[in-house]
Amino acid sequence: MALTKNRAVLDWIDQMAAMTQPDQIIWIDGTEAQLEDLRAQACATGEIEKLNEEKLPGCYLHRTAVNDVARVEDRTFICCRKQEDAGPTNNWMNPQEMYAKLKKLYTGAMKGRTMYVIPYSMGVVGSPFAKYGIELTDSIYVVLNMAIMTRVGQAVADVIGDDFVKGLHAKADIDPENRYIVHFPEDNTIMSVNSGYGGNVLLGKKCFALRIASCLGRDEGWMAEHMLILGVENPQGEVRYLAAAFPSACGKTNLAMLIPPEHYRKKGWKVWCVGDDIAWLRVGPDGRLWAMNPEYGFFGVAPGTNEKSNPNALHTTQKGTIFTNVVHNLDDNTVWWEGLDKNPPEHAVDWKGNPWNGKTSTEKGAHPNSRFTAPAKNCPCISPEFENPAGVPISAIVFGGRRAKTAPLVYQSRDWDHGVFVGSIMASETTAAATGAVGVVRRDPMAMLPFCGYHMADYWQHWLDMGKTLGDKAPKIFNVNWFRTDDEGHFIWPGFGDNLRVLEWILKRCFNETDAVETAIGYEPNAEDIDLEDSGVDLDTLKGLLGVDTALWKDEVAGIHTFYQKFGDKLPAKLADELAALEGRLN
Ligand code: GTP
Ligand code: SPV
Ligand code: MN
Repeated sequence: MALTKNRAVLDWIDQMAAMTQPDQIIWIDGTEAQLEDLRAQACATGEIEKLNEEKLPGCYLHRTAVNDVARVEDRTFICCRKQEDAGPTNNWMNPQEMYAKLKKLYTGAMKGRTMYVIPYSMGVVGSPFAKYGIELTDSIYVVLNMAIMTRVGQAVADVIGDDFVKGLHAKADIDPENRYIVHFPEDNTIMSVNSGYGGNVLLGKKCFALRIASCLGRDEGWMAEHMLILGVENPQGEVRYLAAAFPSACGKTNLAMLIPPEHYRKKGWKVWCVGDDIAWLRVGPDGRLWAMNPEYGFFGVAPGTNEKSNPNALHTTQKGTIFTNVVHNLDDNTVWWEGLDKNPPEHAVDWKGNPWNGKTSTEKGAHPNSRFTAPAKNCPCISPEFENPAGVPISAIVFGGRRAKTAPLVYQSRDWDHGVFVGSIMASETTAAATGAVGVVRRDPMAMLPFCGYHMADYWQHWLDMGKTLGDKAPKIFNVNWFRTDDEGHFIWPGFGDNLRVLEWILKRCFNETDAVETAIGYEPNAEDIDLEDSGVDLDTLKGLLGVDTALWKDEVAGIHTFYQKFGDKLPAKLADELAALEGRLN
């Protein structure tokens, strides 16, 4: 039974069903009974496996196809009428041509299968800033993930209007040669075919909440960003919020859930997680920038998550969680991944589905991009403001990436416009979150390179315009790098919980509570102003981490010139000026 009488919704579903030809159509009402029934069905076919109910209640394991384990940036398209609107950093095809191409792939793709209709909300259902979508999919795995990652069901169907975002997903043959993740921003439409992996198929996430929403934000005067949102409570009980953009697999989930070092905890510091991946930001009635997390769960990187690095994330995954492409421990029907502990199981199945012995195997058991899908409400440090539709007021915006050299531990931009420049020149080593080479430094402006739904230079202009609107109420903008390495390639900064030491300085800067020194690239802390107690890092090491190597930065400037050239005369003059000013300061 359809959950709505909305003609626009029903007509579109009819069209999609006529094309894909499913045997039946089932609406997802969001009830536990229906989800439980789907879990049982998926267990019966082997699509998912139920894990140890005592140790991991309500948890399941899923393995994707071996060729389908990450986002596929080379097969991700922005199809707007004018190629110029997609810009030089997106793949583009004429919408009519793309619709025709996709039609062939979708025709009959759901024969013998069921089409599930998922009404979902990004944001608190019924709140002024929530936006709604419908995802049609032939995958129970997608339904179960969407029910964790977003608010789904009848409550959404009740409020959905004509302006919903349309999403069609068909697994088809999981054929990598015919895999397409396509966005039609002018039609609020997303079409995904031949994949069953996370970011390619959970259409509320990167496809809607970033690529489509970035276009909506440009048109409506707000921002959709690849950012975590975090509240830091100081010993006075005051909570200050920041939003941070790091590229995929560069530490957002970990920072969002960090546990303060012991000596901070003793003094009363606490950290509250509002979001770990996506932020929608608007100017509030008070003129400040407010951020809300449109998601309802975490789709986090499993490897490296352990009791020491991120106990909050680990605890979040102990119930009601779906694990994808991790190791299946057959001894006690639980899961394992590299970096969980030093005790890999001997009787196990690896992410490819092959027998695996962790004591003797030389191959990794879990895929480096293996993930957990866990309800946000499981998180021990979930913010009391998590469901506040207004979101939280942002004091600092933090950019960051993986740089073995060049970028210092932390610096502050000179002002908003310079901060936009700092975001625009972000560079980071690629990770396993997308297919392709890993560890190659590439420019990833605002961590949005794979997620901006329009011309990157117009996006930068939008940032500059937002700064004008915010005026002196704009958040301060910073850049961090937890990933500087020594000559042996080891990380110098301890990272994880110890990152709070840097956040403390950042937030104090926002409230004029600490000094800084001016460098060619921006403001840096006096090394003495970073609390190093019990960190294992000495003052000289910290000074090294804060060092700005002029020669490396001159190379950097050359690289930025080359990068900026891609954008031609669309590049905002302000950013060209900032680059010239940086060059001047370095000389
Ligand atoms: P996406 O979900 O892909 O957007 O990733 P993310 O930005 O949320 O990254 P996440 O927090 O999952 O971290 C990815 C990897 O970086 C994990 O293997 C972490 O262990 C590692 N990592 C996170 N924070 C730090 C840190 O402060 N220092 C070091 N050395 N590694 C870190
Ligand atoms: C990322 O790659 O930034 C992720 C995982 O958060 S995915 O949902 O695949 O995009
Ligand atoms: Mn992400």
